[in-house]
Amino acid sequence: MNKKVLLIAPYFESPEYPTYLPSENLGLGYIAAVLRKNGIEVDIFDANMRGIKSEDILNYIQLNEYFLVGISSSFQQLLDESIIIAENIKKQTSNLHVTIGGHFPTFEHYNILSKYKCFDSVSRGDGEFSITELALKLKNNEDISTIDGMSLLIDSKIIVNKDRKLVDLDILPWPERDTLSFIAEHNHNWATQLTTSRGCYGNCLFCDIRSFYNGCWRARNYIDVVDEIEYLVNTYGCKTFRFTDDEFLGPKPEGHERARNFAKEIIKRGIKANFMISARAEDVDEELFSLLAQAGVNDCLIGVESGVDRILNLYNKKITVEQNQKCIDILKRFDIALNLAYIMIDPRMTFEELKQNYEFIKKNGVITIDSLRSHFWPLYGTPSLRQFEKDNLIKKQDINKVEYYFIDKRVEYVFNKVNELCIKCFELDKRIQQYIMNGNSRDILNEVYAEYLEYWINYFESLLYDKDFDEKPQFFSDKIRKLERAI
Ligand code: B12
Ligand code: SF4
Repeated sequence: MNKKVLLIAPYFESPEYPTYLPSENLGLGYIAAVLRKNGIEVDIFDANMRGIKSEDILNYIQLNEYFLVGISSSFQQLLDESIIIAENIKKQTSNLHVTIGGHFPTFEHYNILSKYKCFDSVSRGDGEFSITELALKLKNNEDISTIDGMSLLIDSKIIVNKDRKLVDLDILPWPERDTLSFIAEHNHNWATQLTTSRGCYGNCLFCDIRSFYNGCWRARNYIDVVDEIEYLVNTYGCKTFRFTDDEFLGPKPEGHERARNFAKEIIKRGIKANFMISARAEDVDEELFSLLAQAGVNDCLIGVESGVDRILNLYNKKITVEQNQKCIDILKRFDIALNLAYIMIDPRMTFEELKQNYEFIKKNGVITIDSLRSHFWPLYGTPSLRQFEKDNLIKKQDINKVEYYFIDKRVEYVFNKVNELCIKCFELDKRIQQYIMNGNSRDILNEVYAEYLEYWINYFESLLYDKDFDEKPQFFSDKIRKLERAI
């Protein structure tokens, strides 16, 4: 039998970040496209989208059909899941090469290979050409020890090869869309993922994008982007696109010119779709956003991050609260929803700053449940981890998890109370996610969400302003029942 490559996106759930809908893993889509272009057969198994837990994956897979398995571990919480999958594979067969890639493994490649023998290699950075070279060499029984962009465990020795050159996005084929058919079959109304650029020219200290892409912003030609959109609209009936770009606009002037040309091309071809983009707050200006809104941009992710100037400086955001405010006002003017990235709780803030932080989003009417429960994550691959070490704030550090001390005990108290509520909410969060995924009516959901948000706001304000809070023990089960009745 002509053996194939298997690409796996692991299942993930957590009370900390429960409300995300699983979506296509475009990284695996791109990798599959390059492998197939090189004559290698590939299957994508998206366990996250299918809701299959890591322990159970092998019940759905015939391992003898494959010679190479690639696991995508985009964020650090996925390492544990990836280990379960890789260990189970190795228990069944030892002559199958298991590789892992994504943001977190790129930074922790050496530790992963030293500690977890279930992985034969780690792909660092852009993975398309590294895994293709690996697959071709494995197929032809050639030496795999010198592949750029890969770290490998060979005969108990770790080999770290040099970085691979960043891929020119215009030579990449469009990503394979195997999982879009799954979405269409199940009648899900999720946004379609699309990559128009990779990287960012910013240098926020909590973000790993700079180190992942060596500080480089690369963009695709706007004509090719619009061609791909047109194809997806015509083939799959896609109506809403979420750009996976770290920063869609890119640096001035060339990045903004590309964004303008993109919008004009969409308008010229009469494409009726909506776009969810991302931008830095200081790049949001009236002229550009008026054009983008006409083209169908109706949602923009902005890393507002904080309503406190001292904290923004600590993050090296290179923006002020005033600029954040101006950006929010412009988006409102063009009816573009703000997709808020916000860090409510930081262990270095004072209690007064925490109040100020909350009051900024309250004043702007942009509070979300996720913004209330968000807290600082010192991610691997980011300078913030070194900042924390320098300030002696690290309480406990494991390969994929960091716990920290708080400077102001009142902030720590709020943090702990927020985590308590997250755990209580977890069942309801999962039901909400399931409810959306099954394509149910939004009216009931909006009603439930409004009451749920109000509960969170009252809870949060009771912690900040020492107000009374009515716990309503039946609250969560009532909401779950309301959703169940509506299905
Ligand atoms: C879309 C997205 C999501 C989507 C879906 C994720 C997915 N896997 O598709 C959603 C909204 C669900 C999501 C959620 C989260 N995300 Co997210 N997400 C992204 C985002 C914006 C785009 C991912 C993407 O499609 N990129 C484009 C593709 C082409 O690139 P790629 O995925 O990196 O894949 C390439 C390489 O990494 C590599 N590769 C990847 N997998 C594999 C596997 C193999 C075998 C090989 C060889 C190579 C390889 O090759 C690929 C092609 O070059 C990234 C930022 C980014 N620019 O990547 C953040 C990012 C991955 N997310 C991040 C985080 C932290 C999260 C959250 C945990 C919390 C949060 N703050 O958002 C939650 C998880 C919650 C949950 N319950 O699931 C971080 C991870 C940082 C880290 N080091 O841990 C990132 C990097 C953003 C950031 N800078 O902070 N996310
Ligand atoms: S602007 Fe966004 S993507 Fe760019 S470095 Fe800052 S947080 Fe990362």
